[in-house]
Amino acid sequence: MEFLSFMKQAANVKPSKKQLNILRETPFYAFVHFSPNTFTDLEWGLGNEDPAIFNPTKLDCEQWAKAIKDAGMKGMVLTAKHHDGFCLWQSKYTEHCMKNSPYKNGKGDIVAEAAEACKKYGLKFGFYLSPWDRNSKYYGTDEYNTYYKNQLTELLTNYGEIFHVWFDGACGEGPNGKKQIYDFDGFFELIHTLQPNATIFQDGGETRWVGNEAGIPAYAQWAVVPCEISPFCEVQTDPGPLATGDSLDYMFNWDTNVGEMSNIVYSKGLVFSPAETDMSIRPGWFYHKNEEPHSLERLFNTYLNTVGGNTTFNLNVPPTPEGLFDERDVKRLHELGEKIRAELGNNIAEDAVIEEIRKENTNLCDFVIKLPEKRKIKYLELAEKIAEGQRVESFIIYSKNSYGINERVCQHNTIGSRKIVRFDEPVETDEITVKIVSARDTVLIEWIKMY
Ligand code: FUL
Repeated sequence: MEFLSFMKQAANVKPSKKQLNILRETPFYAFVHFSPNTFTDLEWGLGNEDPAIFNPTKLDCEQWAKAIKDAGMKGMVLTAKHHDGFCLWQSKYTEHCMKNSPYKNGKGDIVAEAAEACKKYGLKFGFYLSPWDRNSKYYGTDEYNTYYKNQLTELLTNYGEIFHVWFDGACGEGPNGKKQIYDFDGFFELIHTLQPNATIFQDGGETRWVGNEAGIPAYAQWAVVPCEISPFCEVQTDPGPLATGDSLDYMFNWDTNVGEMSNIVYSKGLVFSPAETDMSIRPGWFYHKNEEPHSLERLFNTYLNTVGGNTTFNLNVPPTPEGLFDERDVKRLHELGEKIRAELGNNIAEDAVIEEIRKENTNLCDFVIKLPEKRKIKYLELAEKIAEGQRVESFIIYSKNSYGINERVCQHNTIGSRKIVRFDEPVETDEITVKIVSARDTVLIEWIKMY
């Protein structure tokens, strides 16, 4: 395969409709980790917890939904079952569930309460169903895959529209000391059939792990990656010009060069698989009363780097044993929403004239953004027409100074679905130039905004 035609193919790898939807409509959503761990102060339950300990006396999913909405998030992903195997709904297939919790005398269904609260507050709803199950007697046998699919079916059919299904990578031993070989193909097929609009999160799935839990995307963040990284996605190109069979099978999402040109040329073929950044508002995924939420600055920076860095952002907020979000977290979420609205709520380039200067025989171009008068700019937001693919490798931003000379402000890699660049110092100017200095095909920009 020729290098240049491969580069063009890479530039034209496209998202599915649901991938496009999550990137564009729902880039910021909440994880909610709630299980017997909340009552035992653990992060990984053992699987032998007494269901009677799960007793949230003040449970209020509407309080969660309000706080999530207040932060500007658009959805909620609830841990319907974590590694301890306890189900937050009335599962027909196990006793290790709400049937044996004192909550509502064993009649409670927290998945239903959370889904209804989301509906009421205009949030999308999704769930996490841990494949690793430290309670199920079936774990480690073929029957477990059936058990798991039965539970998936309950969750996919009884709670309305599901926007996102989250698969955990952890695969430990079950109660009988055995490990499980998961039937992921079967799990995914069920989701595709029962909830065709739901995106699937999985290490190698249609949304993939960003590679860490600290909220840090790669410095060049690609949604177009080797199929070796995301084997569950449709291959949309020929093999790269330097492909040698299984050459990239050693790669993983935490490698920093995933998706770069120097990497993809060795691939068997490319797929569209945007990253999701998952991080907790506190150090733990579950509630521990001595932990504090991260600072507003850390959370806002993470928002800029993730939603503004071509990934989705799944921010976890753990309920307390009473079943409420801690007031400290509610306050922090409110502050975060206010900060996002204050900093990024008012596009000051709405009335700008944008001139596109295309250069012959190259993919490169300049975007000159002319404002009617000098304005103070702190952030520049760029979005590629991601429905057509991801193309920009690198760009430089210039600001025109009072002598009419373009001064270089900064250089960045990749744009993708959304790139938010924060200037070290706000610039005051009536003209900004974005110079695309490296691109895989004709650059298509969907919007340019300034704040
Ligand atoms: C990990 C799990 O082991 C953690 O408990 C948590 O659920 C996190 C989101 O994924 O793999």
